Amino acid sequence: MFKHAIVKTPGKSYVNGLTTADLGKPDYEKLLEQHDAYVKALKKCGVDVTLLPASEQFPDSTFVEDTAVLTSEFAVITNPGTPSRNGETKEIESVLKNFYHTFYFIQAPGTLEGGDVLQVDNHFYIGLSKRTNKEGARQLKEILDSHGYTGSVVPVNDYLHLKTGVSYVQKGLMLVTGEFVEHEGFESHEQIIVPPNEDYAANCILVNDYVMMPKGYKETKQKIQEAGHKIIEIEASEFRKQDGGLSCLSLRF
Ligand code: CIR
Repeated sequence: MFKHAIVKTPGKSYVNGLTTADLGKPDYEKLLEQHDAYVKALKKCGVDVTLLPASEQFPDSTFVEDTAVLTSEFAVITNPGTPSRNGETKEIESVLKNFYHTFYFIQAPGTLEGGDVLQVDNHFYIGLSKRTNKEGARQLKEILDSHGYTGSVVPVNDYLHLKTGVSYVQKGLMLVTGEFVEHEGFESHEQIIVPPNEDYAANCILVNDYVMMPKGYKETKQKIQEAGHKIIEIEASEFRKQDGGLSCLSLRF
């Protein structure tokens, strides 16, 4: 069960953040509404939410997931793989000191972003992407090994992060799309295949008794419901415009 979540209000500079999506400029008012609905949904799932204020100097900082990897015993502060996001980790580290005693740090030349790390029980899949390099993955694996977890790397070619295309929604059940369909690393898990026209919905989060998923992806929604889940749908158009999915918007622990 997750007890806590950390989220961060998007600043006005969000509209100038990094993106490859080509879906137009985000509408800031709409974005705030969608973010507020996301926070309310987390609360409905029963987690205590820490809401951080906006930081205009970091346009992408509402995507807090990328700054840390959390387990029940320790926190790993990442080293984001893009210069404009590097300074985001300082604030998160100080907030996490309220919850954790044991910290590790991904060190240069290693880079790693939390969006590339998918925990499935005691195993961590680590995406090798444009943001997470081999050295960053190696350092994380070493930290995980020292605590009795396992880790394996998964090359990510077509997506920003590993979790853009894969989610874990319950014991043994994953959502996969695109290059991750029939990927040998995920073969041992039951899979819901998310069709290409709904691939944005491959990024869902299981938060206690609910799956939070983006609104408007009928086929995927039906499959998740058929797997026995209660769903909370979130309007996510303004996050999508900046390559962000629902997992990216919080740290859950
Ligand atoms: C970025 O390019 O870093 C942001 N615009 C989007 C980050 C999304 N984060 C995630 O998938 N974990």
